[in-house]
Amino acid sequence: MIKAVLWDVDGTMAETESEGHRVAFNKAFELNDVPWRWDVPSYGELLKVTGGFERLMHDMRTRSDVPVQVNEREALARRIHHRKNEIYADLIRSPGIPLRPGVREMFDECRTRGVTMGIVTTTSRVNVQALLSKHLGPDWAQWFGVMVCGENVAMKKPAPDAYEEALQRLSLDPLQCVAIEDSPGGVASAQAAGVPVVVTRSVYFAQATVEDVIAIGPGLHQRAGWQPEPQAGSSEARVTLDDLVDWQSRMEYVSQHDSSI
Ligand code: XBP
Ligand code: MG
Repeated sequence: MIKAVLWDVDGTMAETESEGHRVAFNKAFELNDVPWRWDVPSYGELLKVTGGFERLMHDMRTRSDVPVQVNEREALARRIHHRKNEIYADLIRSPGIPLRPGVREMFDECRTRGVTMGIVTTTSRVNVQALLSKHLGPDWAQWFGVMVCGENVAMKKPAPDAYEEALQRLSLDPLQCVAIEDSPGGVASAQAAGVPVVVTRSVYFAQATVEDVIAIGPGLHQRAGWQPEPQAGSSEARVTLDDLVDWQSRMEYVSQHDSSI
C-alpha cells in the first residue's frame, strides 16, 4: 500500500503557468519599466528552466538591454520576481485558476483513506499558499504531511533534492510513495530520488518525452487514454487511489516519446 502521494504543483494540480506565472511576469516587467514580454510559445521554452527567478536570470543572459554588472542584474531579477509573485497571488485570488479536474477528488480520497499527501514543488511557498488557500480554505496546509518548496532546497528540480527532502521529513522509503508530475524536469527529480512517477499531461508538456514512469495519461479526471490502462471494474469515471496503488504494485514502466521532433 502507498503511504504517501507526493504532488507537484504547477501544471499538475492546476494549469498555472500560461495564465498565471507568465501573465504575472509580463505585468511585473511592465511595472519595472522593462520592455520584455513572454508570449505563450516562448514561455513554454523557458519552462525548461525550473524556478521563476532562475528562469528570468536565464532569459536575461540572452538580452543586451540588461545591467552589465551581475549583482545589479540579479537585484533587478529579484525585484521583478518578487513583484511577479504578488501579482500571481492576486490573479489566483481573482479571476482564479481552477484545480485540474480529478485533483480535488484525489485529495479527498487520500484524506478519507488516511494516505499522507505531500507537496514537492520548485515554486515559491507564497504561490502554493495562494493557490491552495483559494481552493481548500485557510486550513489548506493541514491537508499535507510535508511541503517542500523552491526555497527549501539547494538545487531545484530536476535535481532530486526536493523529493529527497520530502522523503526524509516523512521518514519514508521512495517505494512507499508515488509522485504525480507533469514535466520532464519533475519526472527526472522524482526518479533520481527513486520515487515511482505517475504523469498527468499538462498543456505545456503535452508532447514532451517521458520515460520509465509507472503510468502516463491525460489527467486524473478520466480513465481513458492512460498507459497502462487502469484496472477494469472500477465504478468511478476517474483515476482513483486504487489505480495509483495498482500501478505502483505492477511497476510496468512506460515511456512516450515526443512525436514532433
Ligand atoms: C514549476 C516551476 C515554477 C513556476 C514559478 O514548479 O518551474 O518555477 O513556474 O514559480 P512545479 P516561482 O511544477 O515544480 O510546481 O516563480 O515561484 O519560482
Ligand atoms: Mg509541474
